[in-house]
Amino acid sequence: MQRIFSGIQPSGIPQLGNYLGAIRNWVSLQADHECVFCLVDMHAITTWQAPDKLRNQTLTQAAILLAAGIDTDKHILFNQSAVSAHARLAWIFNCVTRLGWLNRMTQFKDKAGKDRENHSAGLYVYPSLMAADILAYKATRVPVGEDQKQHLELTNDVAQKFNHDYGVEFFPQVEALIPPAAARVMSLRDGTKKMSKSDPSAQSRIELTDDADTIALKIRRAKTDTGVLPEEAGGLADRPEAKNLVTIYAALADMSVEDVLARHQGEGFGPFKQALTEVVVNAIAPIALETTRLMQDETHLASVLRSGALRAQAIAEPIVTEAEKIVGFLK
Ligand code: AQP
Repeated sequence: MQRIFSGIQPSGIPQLGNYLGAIRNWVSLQADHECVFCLVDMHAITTWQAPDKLRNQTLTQAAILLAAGIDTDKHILFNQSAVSAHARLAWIFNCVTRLGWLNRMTQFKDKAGKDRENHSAGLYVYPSLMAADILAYKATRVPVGEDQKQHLELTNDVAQKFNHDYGVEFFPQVEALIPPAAARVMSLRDGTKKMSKSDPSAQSRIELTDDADTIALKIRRAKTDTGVLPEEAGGLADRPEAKNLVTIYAALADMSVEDVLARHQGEGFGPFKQALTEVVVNAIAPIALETTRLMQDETHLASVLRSGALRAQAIAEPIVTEAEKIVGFLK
């Protein structure tokens, strides 16, 4: 059985893009993989997080993942900082990764923008830590949204260079599992920008804890054009906001974009947004409801994460200790 590793930053409440790009796949991959799921709090602090909020969001995310269907009887869920192997391997990988590789990372460029000098060194070396997260478990498959594809290519470069430099066949190559539909959900306010849990505008995203009224309001206010829905997918080209809403509908209703258009062609956005609201509420409302129930018992959530960390550590510790021996650390 192949081992999966995947993570999510507790930098806010997970949004619909996190769900369609990652979480929904995590749930289905549990059937035939050994899964290690991680709340990557060390990644989260690469941008400023208020400490109390970070603690709270870590527990909330644990609740959301359980509510979405992560099965911690069979699989592992924990927070990254609780397993020191991540930080130790990340340092080794910082010494393997080349500056030129990091300079090419588009996520750093997007997040740092023009104000590059004022961002943390952690944000810059984020991809080395991500490589360490995955390779500390020798995971071979990583379900992610499209935005993480470049980081996974770098993970493979790091594994290859480590093996080459030290003359070993130690770290495996990893495969990105990117969903065929809705791998990049866009902001509701700007169809050219990815939906993000830390976007300053809460109106730009659907959060997995939003209630039906909030979802309806956000979809009603979503930016659109003045046209109607076309007959064919080609008619969505150069209409990023329309394309995004149709893509979300298709992914959540398990339909193709063509089938959605066949059903709604000629409609204006008023009626289509109502239909979309129903589809989104049907998918999200049960998760939100169960999250509220689970959040009543934070002690239980903390203990789920603690026991996950022990199980994660049991896998990662021997692998990272061996990597440390390979580089020549005296043990
Ligand atoms: N808009 C998206 N569409 C599809 N997939 C997405 N993912 C994120 N946004 C979208 C996928 O969700 C997983 C967890 O993401 P993350 O929390 O590790 O970091 P991120 O990609 O930076 O997500 P956010 O929501 O944009 O977080 P912030 O705002 O904190 O930076 C990943 O598999 C990602 O591909």
